[in-house]
This record gives sequence, C-alpha cells and structure tokens, in this order.
Amino acid sequence: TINITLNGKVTAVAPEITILEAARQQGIDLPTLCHHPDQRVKANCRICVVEIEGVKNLVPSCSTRVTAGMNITTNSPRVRETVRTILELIFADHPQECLTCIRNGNCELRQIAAKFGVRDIQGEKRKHSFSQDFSTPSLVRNPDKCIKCGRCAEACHYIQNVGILYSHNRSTEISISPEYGKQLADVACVLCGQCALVCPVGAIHERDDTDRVWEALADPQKHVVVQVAPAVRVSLAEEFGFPSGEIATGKLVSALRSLGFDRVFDTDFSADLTIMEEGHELLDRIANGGILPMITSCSPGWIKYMEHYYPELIPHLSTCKSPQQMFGALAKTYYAQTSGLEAKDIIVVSVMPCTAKKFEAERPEMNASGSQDVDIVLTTRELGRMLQHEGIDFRMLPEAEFDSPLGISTGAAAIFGATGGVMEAALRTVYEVVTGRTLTDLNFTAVRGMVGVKEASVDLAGTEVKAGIAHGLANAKKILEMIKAGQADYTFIEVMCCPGGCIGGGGQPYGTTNEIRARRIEALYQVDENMPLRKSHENPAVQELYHDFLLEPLGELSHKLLHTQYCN
Ligand code: HC0
Repeated sequence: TINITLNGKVTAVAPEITILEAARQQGIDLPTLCHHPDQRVKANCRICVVEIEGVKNLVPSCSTRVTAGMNITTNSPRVRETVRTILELIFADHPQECLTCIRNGNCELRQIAAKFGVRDIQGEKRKHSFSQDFSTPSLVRNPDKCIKCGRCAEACHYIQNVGILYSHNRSTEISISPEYGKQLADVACVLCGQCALVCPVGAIHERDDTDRVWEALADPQKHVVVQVAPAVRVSLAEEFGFPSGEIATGKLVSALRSLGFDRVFDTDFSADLTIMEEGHELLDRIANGGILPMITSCSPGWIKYMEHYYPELIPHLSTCKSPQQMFGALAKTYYAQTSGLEAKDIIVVSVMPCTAKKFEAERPEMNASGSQDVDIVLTTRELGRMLQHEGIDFRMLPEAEFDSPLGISTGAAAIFGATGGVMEAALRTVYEVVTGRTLTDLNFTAVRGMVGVKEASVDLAGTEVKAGIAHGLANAKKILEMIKAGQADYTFIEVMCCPGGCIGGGGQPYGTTNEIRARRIEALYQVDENMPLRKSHENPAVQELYHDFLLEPLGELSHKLLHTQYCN
C-alpha cells in the first residue's frame, strides 16, 4: 500500500487505484455521471473533480491515479463551486421536465443536484429541437435529455459489440445517436436495452406499456393472465429497497394478485417445456446429422443480433421459440381449452427483465394461436412502477404460490435467468434421457459464473456433448467467429444477449452492476436448490401437457405452437 492524505486524514490505499476508488473505499461518495464501475474510464462529465495540493487545476478523480504522498481534498469550497457550476451548465441544457420524466425518482442527475443544493439555473436555457424516437417496440430515445456522458455508447460498443450509438459533433453541439441521426428501427440495433440500463437520466428508456396493462385489468370482459420470467424474482425487490440477491418469488406472486391479474403463472413452466423440446431437438440433430453446433434461441436480442450480423449462421439456431412465446401460444390454446375460455378473451401479459422481449412479442412469427400470443410485455422496472402507483407496500406482502398448471416449475427452469443456466438445465435432462441413469450430482458447475466464454464436456453413454456458453454479445461474437473459422468443436452452445444472462437484462432495476449481477445469479441457484424438483422432465404439469395435448416432444402440435424459423 501507499499513504495518501484524503481530506486531511492519512490513509493507506492500494497503489494504482484511482482517486475515485480510494475515496469510495474510505466512505466518501464522490458524484459521478459518466463513470460506471463496469465500463472504461471516460472522464467526460468532470463532476468528480478534486483538488490535489501542488496541482494548479482540479483533476477528475475517475481518471487520476493515486501516488504516494498525494494530498487530496474532495470537499473544498473551490471543488463545491466548480461541481455546482458544471451541474448548472448541464441543467441549462436539459429540459426542465423533471416532474413528468420517466426517471422522476431515480434520476442520477437530479440526485446529485439535490446533494449539491443546486437552487438556481444560470444562463440562457437552450431551446431543444430533437424529436423523440418511438420507432421500436422496446426503447424510446429522447435526445433532448441526453447529458452526453457516453455510458450508452460504451455499453453498445464494448459490452455488446453492436456499436450503433455514436458521439457526433463537438463542444456544445455534441450529441449521441445512431448514424446520420437515424432512428433505432432503421439501424442494426438489437434492442437489448443495455444503453437504457446505464443511462443516468431519461434520455433512453423502455417503452412504457403500463397503461395498456391498467386498461386490460380494468376490462371485465378480459381474462388477464401474467407470466413472470425467472430473473424477475431475484431483482424486483431491489425496486423497494431490498438488497440485491433478495429472493422475492412469493411476494411477487402476491403483488401480481393484488394488481388484479386473473391468473399468476410462471415463465419457468415453459422454460421446463423448452428443455423438453430443445433437448430432443439436440438429440435429433446428433442422431440424424443435423446442423451442429446447435445454438439456443430464447434470448430475443441475440436472435436479432444473428439476423443483422451473422445471418449465414441462422441454421445453427434451435427452432424452439423462447419460453415467453411458448407460454403465450399455450395460454391461448391449451389453457383456453382446459378452462373453457376463448382465446380472444385472454390477454397475456409478461413481466421480463428484458426490453427486447417487447419486440419479440410483436414479431410476426409469434401468432401461433391465431393472434398475437403475448399481448403486453412489461420490464421489471415497469412492474415496480405499477406496484408503487397502486400503493402496494412490498415489505408487507405475504408469500403466495403461482397458479396451476402454468405456474408449476422445477429448479432447472429457475436457472434459465443466469448465464449457463439453460445449458445446465438441458444437460440434466439430456443426460437422463440418453443414459437412462439418474444423475447423482445435478450441479454442472463448469457452466456457471461470470466468465465471458465457458466450456464443459459431458459424456452421454459414449457420446461426448461439448458445451459452449457466452453472455454479452461481444463474447457471443467470439464463439461465432470460431464457428465461421471451423474452429468450434461444440455440440451445443448457449448464448444470452446480456452480461450475466437475463438477470443483467436491459429492463432490470437501475444501478445494475456486474457485482449485483453475481448476487442475483447466486440467488437463482438458491431458488434451484430449494425446489423439490430440479429436472425439467420431472415437471408434472409439463408431463400432463404432453399426455393430454402435445402428445410428444417435436410432435406435430409442438411444431405448430412451439417452434419457428428465423429468416436469413
Ligand atoms: Fe430470460 Fe427466458 S431466461 S430469456 O433470460 O429462455 O428475458 O429471466 O424469461 O423467454 O424462461 C428473459 C429471464 C426469460 C424466456 C425463460 C429463456
């Protein structure tokens, strides 16, 4: 360690860390807008400036490393005045719409301004002229609110390797947008929402579909069912001040009942079903010389990425629809029939950690029941807002259980929300189907964890299945390039669009970092451990579905309702 002086106190810190890191380690929360713990240093916003003895100008603490003997002041009048002035300049260039902004309540700019006691906005207010971008079903861009911090572009380029958001012009004319000011629908955006997740203000956010859900719930003619994605149960509680990694399945079910949904079902049910279909598809491809490696197809941002950037590899994708879409198709056929309802009277709402799921639900392929199978998709954040609007005290909610039959699931389904989870769930089932033996150790730990590209190999009665796993599109690209170069000897590959898998999706609570992702993942494995059944093929509701309705995996009805083909 080295010694530095921080606000008059001598402190030992590790060499090579930044002043910002050193200050935060000592409990001094310096303000930042462009800085994000999972991103490279940008030093764009300058509000983290500090004073160093012997250095004439203030320096940004996010990009300046500590050195032995450095004497740093973070709270001098000069620092405070400078930060205030920067904030006032940002405000002068920002629409004064805080009351009606979607980020009202969790805007980072507002929170920092409140801390610094900004009471006045100096200078001439800029007239704004950008139009909003409502071109996609997933995301809304409001360039007037952009503070040019650069976090969105960083997520888009370096984490997702998509790179459709750029910084244009210089100085006061700087803006961040797709090329030539195009709309998101007109560029190769995959709608993952990682930009929205890191935006500190309301410049890019999920399309708000909460009013459509309120309307459905108020319509006495409609039977409104809701499905909840695996990842939501370990993140929603954060919206109500719980620590990350809190498992809130029971409270989540109660909350949805309080909102008035007629049935509270679980995407985990159809995740188990996906394993049945996808597992058999894999075995079929292995036995009959089908295209290998087969790649998972449940993450809609990932599908869109393949369509834009690697169309020639689309035949590698499994033909299985995602669990969200399998659920929608079954809710309006199987569930409708068994409960004496007509499909036209059912509204299917999903709660997902993902912004691309809104797009997926509106794809023309997703009408197997005769109309749109999933009607409305909410993100975790939107559900959080609905519960707040309804005045539901999340802490006081009792634990409740999902409804049957589309609410019955196994632990294998819960881990779908974590990177490696779909692979692990599939291996548990495929192993037992192929070998006829009972798996003694269900935990395929090699496929777990936050490493970007993972590998594992499983012996299935003499046939080796080589598994590859990637999360975050920059990592997925590495595997795709290996396939193109003929260097990938995988049998089965799982790709999840977002870092950490769905628990790190673009619709998850603000403040998501890799550290928080790891805690949510741990919680999902805990959910799995706590379940009485942990293998998808043991799900009794899925067994009944095959017995009474689908008849067999990959059968005629499965093909009609549960599979699709994407175009290349
Ligand atoms: Fe996921 Fe899913 S696991 S994509 O990450 O497969 O969004 O959580 O709902 O559909 O089940 C998201 C999460 C899902 C689906 C499931 C899959």
